[in-house]
Amino acid sequence: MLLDHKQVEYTEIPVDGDPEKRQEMTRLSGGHTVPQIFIDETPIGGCDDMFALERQGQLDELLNAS
Ligand SMILES: N[C@@H](CCC(=O)N[C@@H](CS)C(=O)NCC(=O)O)C(=O)O
Repeated sequence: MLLDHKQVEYTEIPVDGDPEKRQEMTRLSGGHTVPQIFIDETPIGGCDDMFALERQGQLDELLNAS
């Protein structure tokens, strides 16, 4: 909802029921929970982490740099 509100385009890659994709997600992000969010190819963590960046005023900067 936050990304929709910001009118940011994003792609959701489902990993449920797909062990290979899930393993790749963990390898690339270091995280085990879903979602794992990437801005371009940089992992920023999960939903809580993204909202923390928003509260700290850093999310727009990261999105605008992408
Ligand atoms: N702090 C994480 C929590 C994410 C979380 O708990 N995700 C659940 C699903 S909603 C999860 O990954 N459960 C384990 C699993 O699906 O294998 C975040 O904000 O993204």
